[in-house]
Amino acid sequence: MRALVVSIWVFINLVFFGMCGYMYLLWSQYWMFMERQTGTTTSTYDQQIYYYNRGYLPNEMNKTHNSTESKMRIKHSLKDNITVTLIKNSKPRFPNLQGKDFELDTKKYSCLKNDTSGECRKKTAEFKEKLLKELRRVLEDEGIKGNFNNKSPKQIMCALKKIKLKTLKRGDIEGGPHNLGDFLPKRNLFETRKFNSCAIVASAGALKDSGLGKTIDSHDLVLRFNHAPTKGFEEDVGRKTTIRVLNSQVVTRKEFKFLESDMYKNVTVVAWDPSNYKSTLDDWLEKPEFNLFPTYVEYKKRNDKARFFLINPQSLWDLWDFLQDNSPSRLRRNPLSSGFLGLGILLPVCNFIDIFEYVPSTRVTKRCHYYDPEDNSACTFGVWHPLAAEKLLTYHINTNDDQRVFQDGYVRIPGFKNFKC
Ligand code: NCC
Repeated sequence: MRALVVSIWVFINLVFFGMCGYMYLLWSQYWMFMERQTGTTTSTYDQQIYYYNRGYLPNEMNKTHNSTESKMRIKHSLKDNITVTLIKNSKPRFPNLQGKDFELDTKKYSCLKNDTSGECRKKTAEFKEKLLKELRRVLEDEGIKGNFNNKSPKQIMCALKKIKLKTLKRGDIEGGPHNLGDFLPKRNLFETRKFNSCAIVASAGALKDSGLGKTIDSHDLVLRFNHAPTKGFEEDVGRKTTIRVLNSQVVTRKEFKFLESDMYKNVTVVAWDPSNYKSTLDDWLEKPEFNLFPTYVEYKKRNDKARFFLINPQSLWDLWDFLQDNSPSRLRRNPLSSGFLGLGILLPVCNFIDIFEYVPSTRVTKRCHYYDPEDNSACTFGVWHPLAAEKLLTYHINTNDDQRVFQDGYVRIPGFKNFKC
């Protein structure tokens, strides 16, 4: 009898604790799912969400910045309406048991003059393995879905070729805020022009001391981002600028002096502002993330010949859908980085595109930008934008050999015209 009671007691306990465990499992999965859904659609530039902090941000910054100048810059970049929200538990509730964080002092992998070609190949291969592992780790924190490496670069390029990154033109908008429609260009960006060699200069810290300026300037077209300067950095990033791709913060926020600065004159300007994933063009015109329309109109009023284009926000999401379809993980619905947009803009018009320090070379450090001493590895590996997915895919479709990519610092992507799909 006693044995029976004990057995029943043990059985009830087992059922009870089993149920609790199961409930916990369901509950944690549910919150992981909700976090992904809500984190993506409601986050804005004003509430930058640093998902892959892994100690990179902001603790890392505080640790690494001693000079008053850089301390002030950090404060400045986080002041006003920019609130950094650290989602410490945004990785899966069950910890990722992978190895150590990526080692960011990677100098030991740089080939030296005295290295034999065998030694250099070995260093390059070791670095490549580490870098790709880190990019994949960042992605895997989102949960694996498949493996895009099953698709050949040609299959990926053919899928990408179907995406048309459109700019807004006259006739797309009737009136609109500040009569925007009347100021839009009559044609799409580069509707009739083609280029042989194009360069995209990612603003990465790894460009510092790269000596890549001449190589960059040797291209027929050079695309740069946001307020990344050339003046004072010519040796490393060149002096030529054909296009600037700007996010809407740079167009609207006073500190960037968009209407006054020479940086945005005599170049083609392509600005983008993210809509919500499912928004219509009208929704976006009514509620842009940053209200860039008055500045757009003012810029065109001052110079009606200026080549200033706005990316159709819906085609930003078409490109995002492409990345999602060709990424091994489920991505948060945050817009692509300007870097990947730059590639989307140039693929239809260039014979080939060299992208500098986008897929990081052995020069990579914690430094975010070549023009700013701020340390923030998240700029390189993933912050808000799906950078890790972008970079893994870009490496996969690149045609340069590993030495060029990881020692010299640039990938080469053939333009659409090279693919008969
Ligand atoms: O930093 P940002 O990016 O201007 O960089 C332009 C593009 O270069 C590539 N990049 C940059 C740094 C790095 N270490 N590695 C890289 O590969 C990326 O492809 C990046 O897109 C942007 O994409 O527009 C972004 O803009 C900044 C910022 O708004 C502007 O620099 C103006 O200050 C964003 N940072 C913040 O808003 C704090 C950044 O998230 C994205």
